Amino acid sequence: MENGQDLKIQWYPGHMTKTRRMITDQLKNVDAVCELLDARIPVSSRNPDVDELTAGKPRLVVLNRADQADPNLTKRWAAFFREKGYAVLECSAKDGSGVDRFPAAVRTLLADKLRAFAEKGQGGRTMRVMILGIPNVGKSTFINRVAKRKTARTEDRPGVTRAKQWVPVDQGLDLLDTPGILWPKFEDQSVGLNLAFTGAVRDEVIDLEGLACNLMVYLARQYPAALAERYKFQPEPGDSGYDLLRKAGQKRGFVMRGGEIDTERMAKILLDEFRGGKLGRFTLETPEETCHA
Ligand SMILES: Nc1nc2c(ncn2[C@@H]2O[C@H](COP(=O)(O)OP(=O)(O)O)[C@@H](O)[C@H]2O)c(=O)[nH]1
Ligand SMILES: [Mg+2]
Repeated sequence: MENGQDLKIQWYPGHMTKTRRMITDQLKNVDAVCELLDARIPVSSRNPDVDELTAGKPRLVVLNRADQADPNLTKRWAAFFREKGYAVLECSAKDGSGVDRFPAAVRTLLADKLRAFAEKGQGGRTMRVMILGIPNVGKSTFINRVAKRKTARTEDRPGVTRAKQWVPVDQGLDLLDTPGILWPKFEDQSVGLNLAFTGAVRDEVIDLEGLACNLMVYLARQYPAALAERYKFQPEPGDSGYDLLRKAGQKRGFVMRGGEIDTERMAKILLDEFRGGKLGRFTLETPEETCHA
């Protein structure tokens, strides 16, 4: 999105060094790396450095939050990543749909390795997988679902320190207990906006009204019908984001003393409703516009 106000969206680069070290240290202990992406923003929620960091490890891309994304685009993104040589799983960790296919997807990905072990008479060897992803993408929820348990960490009992690092999924598959937290890559404004629209960036660090104006402009251009249906107004060609916010606020009856529209309130409502799926399911990025993913 090239339009709109210039929003300053910050991230916390402090975690970078720690994460890099964790990933590098643990890489030798895992057979595959599984990267969780937000299916609504597969490019913006991805850190391209992972390719270099995880050098040579078999990779599984999980398109999580499929329940919130446009189903057709999720299919196209899945095809896109498969084409690039990744194993792909579409799922919603929150309700669990698609998660059942994870063990089979890992075994397919590691078929050559498993066969080689079997030929050496080591058929029962457990495969280990590291989970990576940006904050809030659903890593803990995913690990818990896959491992069918309620909390992200195993209990801290003496004598099981070694085993504690690994979460058993089934007889032949373990996950690394601590997921690797990646930092998104704010290459351009649109990445920051996408992360902020979907709620991946903490709202306290953003100008919410400015963000909502940008979202309004995007929706008016891409999904005017969804806007009209939810907020009962027709976007006009020349409307600024702020105009759109005001129109929606007026329809909602957010009028302050003196007749001014409470755009701040409308901004919060728009973002909440967008993130809560009240306007529909959206994917903000397409494989076509993304040759560099
Ligand atoms: N709608 C939806 N919400 C999800 C999904 N996966 C995780 N969440 C929610 O997103 C929030 C962050 O999830 P969490 O697992 O803590 O993310 P983490 O920071 O990557 O570990 C929680 O409120 C989850 O319930 C999903 O597939 N769909
Ligand atoms: Mg977590």
